[in-house]
Amino acid sequence: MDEKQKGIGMAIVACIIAAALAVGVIGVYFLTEEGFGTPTPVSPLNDSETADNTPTFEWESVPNAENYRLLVDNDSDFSSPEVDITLGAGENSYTVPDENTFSYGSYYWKVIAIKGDVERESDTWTFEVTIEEPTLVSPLNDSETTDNTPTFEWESVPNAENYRLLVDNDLEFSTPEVDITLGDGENSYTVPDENTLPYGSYYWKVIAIRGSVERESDTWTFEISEV
Ligand SMILES: [Ca+2]
Ligand SMILES: [Ca+2]
Repeated sequence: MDEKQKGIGMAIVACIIAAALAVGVIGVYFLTEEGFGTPTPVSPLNDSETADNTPTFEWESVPNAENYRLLVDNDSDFSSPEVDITLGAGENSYTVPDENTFSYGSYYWKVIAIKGDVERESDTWTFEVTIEEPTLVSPLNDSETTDNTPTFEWESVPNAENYRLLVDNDLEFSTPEVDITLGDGENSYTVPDENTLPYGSYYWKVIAIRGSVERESDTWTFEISEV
């Protein structure tokens, strides 16, 4: 390698070092100023439903954020926040504590990343806190039975206070053979002997109830036949 080649080599090395320094400086610049970005909400998902009255809010971390302010409100303008809390840099989630249980209804939420005087606000997402839909178990949909005093069973719904069971030969449930409201621990009902169901086709459904919130199951049908 002659002196000329050596010079070119050193020039290339110098260029690489200069470029690396420039990338580093630009990177630090963007992270400290321009790159201080807006937070991205993660969950609860936008336009989602949850039966969780103490939901967990989660968002993506923003590099160099010093604090996050989480706002949750049933007002879309955040004028009466149910949650207004400022968290540290390492915290990118928050679970509503049991003593601050959310009522059923629609809510809006957003996160503001804070660094000194600079604030970056996320999009506003909305979600609904509601009771879960009951899932029917038996008699199975489109099934047949010879039992005139069948047992109806469904899965328990978290936070339900009552279940209303409706059984009718009329799909509109306007002349129910069974219309009974049960407590939250009861997720089955057997028709008593004195109320034997005549042979025929029936429809049935369950309504889970909590205060003024009601959530209705699918309607299933079954037939009581002699053989
Ligand atoms: Ca509010
Ligand atoms: Ca009827």
